Amino acid sequence: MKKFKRHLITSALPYANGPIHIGHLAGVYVPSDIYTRYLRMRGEDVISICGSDEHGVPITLKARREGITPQEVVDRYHELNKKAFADFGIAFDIYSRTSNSIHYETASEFFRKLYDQGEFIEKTSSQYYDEEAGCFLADRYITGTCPHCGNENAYGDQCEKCGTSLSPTDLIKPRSTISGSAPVMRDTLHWYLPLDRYEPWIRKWILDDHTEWKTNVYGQCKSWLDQGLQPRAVSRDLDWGVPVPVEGAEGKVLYVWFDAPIGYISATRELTPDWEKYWKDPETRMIHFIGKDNIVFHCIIFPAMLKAEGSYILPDNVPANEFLNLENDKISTSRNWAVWLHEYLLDFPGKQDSLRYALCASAPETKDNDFTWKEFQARNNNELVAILGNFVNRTLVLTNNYYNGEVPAPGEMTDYDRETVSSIMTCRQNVESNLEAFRFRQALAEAMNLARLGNKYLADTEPWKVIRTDPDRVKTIMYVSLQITANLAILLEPFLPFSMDKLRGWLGITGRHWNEAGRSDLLAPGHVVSAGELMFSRVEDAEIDRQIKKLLDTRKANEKSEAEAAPQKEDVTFDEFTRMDIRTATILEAEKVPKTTKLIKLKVDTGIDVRTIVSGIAEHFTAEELPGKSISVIVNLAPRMIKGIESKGMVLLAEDEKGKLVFMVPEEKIKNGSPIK
Ligand code: B3M
Ligand code: ZN
Repeated sequence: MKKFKRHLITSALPYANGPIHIGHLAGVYVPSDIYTRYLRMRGEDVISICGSDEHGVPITLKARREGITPQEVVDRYHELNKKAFADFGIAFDIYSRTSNSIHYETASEFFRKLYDQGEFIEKTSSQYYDEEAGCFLADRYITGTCPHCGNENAYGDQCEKCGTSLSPTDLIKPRSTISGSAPVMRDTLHWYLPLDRYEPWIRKWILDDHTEWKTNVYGQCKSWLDQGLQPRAVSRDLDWGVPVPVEGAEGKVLYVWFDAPIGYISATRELTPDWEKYWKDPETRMIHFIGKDNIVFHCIIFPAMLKAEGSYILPDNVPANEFLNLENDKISTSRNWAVWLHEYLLDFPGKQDSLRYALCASAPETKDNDFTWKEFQARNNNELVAILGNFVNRTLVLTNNYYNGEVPAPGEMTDYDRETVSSIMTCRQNVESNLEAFRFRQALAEAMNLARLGNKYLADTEPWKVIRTDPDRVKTIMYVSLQITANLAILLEPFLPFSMDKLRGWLGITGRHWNEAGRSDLLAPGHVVSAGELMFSRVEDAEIDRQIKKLLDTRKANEKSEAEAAPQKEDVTFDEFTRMDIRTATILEAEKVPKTTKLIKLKVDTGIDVRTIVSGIAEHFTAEELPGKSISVIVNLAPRMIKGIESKGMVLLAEDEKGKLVFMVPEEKIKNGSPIK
């Protein structure tokens, strides 16, 4: 692989509208930090860039809900997250923010260069406008009834109940979330990045030149490319964000996903006057650490922007992780279903490495994974305490008991000693090859195998017994054990920086270069080591029970708020009701709609005709179980095209407090087409 002069590591900029949780850490920041620390230990020129992503509609919505300004929202979470990362040992070189002036300057210049080059398509389109509030409405500022499942609080970009992606004009009876009034359509001008124009080189750059990318990343890019890239709007009608730097663009800002990745550049400018060395010299290797929901922005859209601008390098790898769930449920900020980093640090003081270890050891590197408090406890007690801490403690205590802490000179080595010593280098090679391949779980497991090897070596050689009969033999045993301990201090440093800092202190060694790992002479005879302390303490059942209770209380609170029946909708007149034509019907055939998670295409006998209806029920029913089922259908709902399928009508379902959907049918089976009044 090409040898680069320097490394530019970016980590996804977390939105400053909420705290950091374990999903963020497992997906992005722990792997990014491990890799950065590893490169630093190799003596590489590396900078690690991160910061708060402070624009975007979720932030303005939160500000509106709390009656504060967006700046006050981002100020709160920028400081909270910056401190939490630092306390957790995530060693960014800078943690900047996109509401600062250097970012506004950088993003504006970037946009303006593309604009002056004529890169953008300028297009006027009709969008919803709130006459009462006097502003255009971004997708999330429009709510209405999902034409698909009837959810009355669907958003302009997506119905969160049936998952259908929507555009604002799909919504039935749209309302502005700002004034509550019905919005009107108005023309508005926006600028579009012509991704379709860049498709040929993006296709080659990824599918031919980067076959080494992780399967989940490569696969997602391929499916985006196979669907064909479309021009993408890079501006919005909002008052919070980087103003579009073009005359006559008042009230328009850069789309958050246009400006946010440029935040990596502005943060680098803020960090070092040499920023162009990192962003424009092909001798720099740029790596983006992100979660899977950011793949298209970092592998397709941002590279297209960089390429179009012309003077920047492109990412060499984007090792995105999948998602982490919590106790078998999706982590959710809105449902408070999360382990918040700042709360963890309060509940488990000094146990940063226990969480780093657990999140790395069960990281969602190739598929979604689950965090449970029981597993966290097991990882800490059965691996960190019982394997790593135990080996280090026995080695240091025995060395102090037998030699007052002095490293003894080894005698003649046995075959077993030599085999053990050569395993140290093998272990380093295994850790290294997995780190280079962004396989951090496996790299950690390989490093822990060295501690397992050490425990086995002590158990097999039993110095505490042999000391009585052959003290010279014990000198060799303890010498080998101490070399293993010193190697652990190097190999585990990227993963467990707090603990390895302590271990280096006990061993009396300063920061070690990575390339010293694998050697069996790191501690010379006569060097003095301390007896150290217990490196890790156990996590007790009571601590875990408290955390699980906290989550169960959260779930109960959520269920309670969801169980309260939703407030009645606004009245409809009798005439409005009688215009709806609801009939009994039967499902004849069912098949999942490809490339969707929620949609099923139904062939329905309505008694009037046999028709197709697309329904967002795939998460509640399998296609196989549906044929023959009786249902009720609104047959005179205007036909809609959904994923290229004409859907004529809507299936009526009731949703229980847990979100499960059940069909609404008369209690007795009656002829299809019977009207429901
Ligand atoms: N703010 C994080 C997210 O999608 C998003 C990343 C920006 S990186 C330039 O959760
Ligand atoms: Zn819906």
